Amino acid sequence: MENCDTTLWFDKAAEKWIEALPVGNGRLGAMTFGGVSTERLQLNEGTLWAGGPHCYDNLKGLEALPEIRSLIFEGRWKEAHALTDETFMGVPVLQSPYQTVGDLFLDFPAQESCSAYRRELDLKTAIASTNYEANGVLHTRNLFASAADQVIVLRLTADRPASLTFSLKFASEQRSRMETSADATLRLWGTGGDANGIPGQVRFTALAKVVHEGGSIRAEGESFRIDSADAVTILISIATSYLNYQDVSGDADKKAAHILAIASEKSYDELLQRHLNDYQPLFKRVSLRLGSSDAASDVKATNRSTDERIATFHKGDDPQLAALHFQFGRYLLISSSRAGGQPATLQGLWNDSLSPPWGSKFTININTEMNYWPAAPANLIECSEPLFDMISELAVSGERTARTMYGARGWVAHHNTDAWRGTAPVDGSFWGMWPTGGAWLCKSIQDRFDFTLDEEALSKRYGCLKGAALFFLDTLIEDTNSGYLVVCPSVSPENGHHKDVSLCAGPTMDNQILRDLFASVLSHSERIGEDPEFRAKVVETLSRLAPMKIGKSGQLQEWQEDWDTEAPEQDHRHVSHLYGLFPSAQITKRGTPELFKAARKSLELRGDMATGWSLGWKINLWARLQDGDRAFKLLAHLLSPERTAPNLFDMHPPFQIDGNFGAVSGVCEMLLQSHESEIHLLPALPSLWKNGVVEGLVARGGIIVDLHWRNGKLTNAYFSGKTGTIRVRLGEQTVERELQAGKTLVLDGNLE
Ligand code: FUC
Repeated sequence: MENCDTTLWFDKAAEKWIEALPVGNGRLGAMTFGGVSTERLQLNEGTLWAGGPHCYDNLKGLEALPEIRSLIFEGRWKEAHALTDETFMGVPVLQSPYQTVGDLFLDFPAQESCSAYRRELDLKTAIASTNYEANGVLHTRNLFASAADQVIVLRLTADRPASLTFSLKFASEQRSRMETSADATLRLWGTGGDANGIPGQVRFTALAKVVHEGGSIRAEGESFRIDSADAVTILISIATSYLNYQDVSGDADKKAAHILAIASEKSYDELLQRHLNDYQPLFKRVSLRLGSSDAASDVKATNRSTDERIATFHKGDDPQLAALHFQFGRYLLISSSRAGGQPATLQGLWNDSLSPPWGSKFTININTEMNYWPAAPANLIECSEPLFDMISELAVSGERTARTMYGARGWVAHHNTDAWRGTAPVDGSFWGMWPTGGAWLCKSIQDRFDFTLDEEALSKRYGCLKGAALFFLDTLIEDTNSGYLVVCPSVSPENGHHKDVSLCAGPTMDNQILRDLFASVLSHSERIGEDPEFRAKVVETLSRLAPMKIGKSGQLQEWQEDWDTEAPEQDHRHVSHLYGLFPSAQITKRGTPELFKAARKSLELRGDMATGWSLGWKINLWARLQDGDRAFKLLAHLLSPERTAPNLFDMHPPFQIDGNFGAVSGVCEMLLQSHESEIHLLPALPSLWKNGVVEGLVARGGIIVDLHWRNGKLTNAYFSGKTGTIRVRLGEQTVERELQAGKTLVLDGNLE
């Protein structure tokens, strides 16, 4: 970790939300603004969603399905869209948003002078701090969100006694009330918003308890006034009545109070230590140092505030900012996604609105999957536990959708879901009529197995894989034009092949996703002795899926028909058909050279500039194409003020966290790949990253890899993991070596 750049810092307070700094424990999140006269903590709890338990299935769908299919096969697109919109969209047509709790404000008396201001987020400790000198007194505020104690902790200190005077109050736009209680605790309680006709049913309670050392505290209406304290610790506990997607009957008050009571028994130092004991083992698993050829300029770069560095990253002389951004992404995953909680939403955990962009939901036609791409390679696999739990729940709610809307077995989820695990198509047929979202999520189950070889974890989720496969065994139909089995109705996510038309049969992405899904089911069903008839059906179906095709421009076709070059949006942000290149490995340089070339052509045709997450995906794609400089170019587009906020949040725009996570995965792919039964070292190293060290990346097979390089050349590689043979690649050279559990294998730059 030494010499690694792991601190975001600023010389002024945040004015805008995207300048504030996030802390989170997977369930509770806060954004700290660090103002001198006002500190604002914007607060979130991962289960505070609008609406309530709801099934979105449209019962008109099943009857209309044959006609929708016929209209698509006949090319009567507009009619197909109209009928799908009329009969096949969720009820209501929009899912519910994730919402903010509100804010905690600390108001300080006006300061005559303020100097030495510094606000920072230390990724090594997950502590956000604000430091300044006012009227000759040095003030420090430290904020962290503890997963160990389930509270947010704010500690205020000063270097002179009796210097802390401020008032404290909650504010919220939710239907809510506030009060102060005798035990120095502020209380805010209320109910989440209504959504599209569904009444808000999640009750929430936020408590802020003041523990002051010296001075005094008194209630003033709905706020507290703290006078002349030496130090103050504020413990924030928030809970909701959400128990699971079907049940919101929990006691938010009781839960919040219980958590607070337990945390209150611990001293600040104890809370801090327990937080560090929880966080650091996860964060410290991976370190990354990226250097240019000029060590002096590397040092100079880190002396500049984070926002200034973003503005100049494109110049290429600050590779360490990419390392900071990488570690910030890992920090965000640890902070927004922990076992027992909700998966990271479109904004992770951090959302200051009641109606955030796209509801800050789980968009599963790319965004949620992207959030979890880095989990395994960046050594944070346990952070994906909430995703697996969500898949298991979707397998239940989606079973009803499969039955009632398609008359099929198994389960289905379309392009979006929410806290209520909606699985029917939503938003409108152009975007929503995509039944392959659940199947794509299932890839993460296979990925975890590939990276960890954890058979128990896989067995627990095998039912999800099987159910997803069953749905397609029942619903794939023969394309009357080609004879292949295709998904219909479907879309190639969000991309129209003709003006205002996205509905189609058998888009390339669906075939790719199903190939992965069926392959997973086959490999594991054999191991657990699954019924041979089911297996035979999967084998037969797999052989009847449409192959990938190369179109007239030499591109990989996005659809069965060669519509790519006439599609209205040539630079469309979704690059769905390139799923086969990444995250899947159906297209590889040595395995499928023609398709590999075609995928490159498709990517060229789409262009290099895109929205945040799209850039995130393309970094991974260029890394798979083994073009490090091009991957860097896209990373530089992403790490620019247009696509990265001052606080390093990715900007779609607006803020959307998937780009952060996509970039982490992209950097992993640039440094290490492991998808072709070999461990490929530095497959896409940009020429600007002359010197570097990465430690703790994970390759498939559960192998931990450290790499050191100088002047763009590998100097040493270290491998540890289970006993077995590994195949290592560096450029065109490969070697096979025996790895022994508990021992580290070292190879030099000649793989010797
Ligand atoms: C999909 C994308 C948008 C956005 C939204 C949340 O609809 O096409 O760009 O990321 O998800």
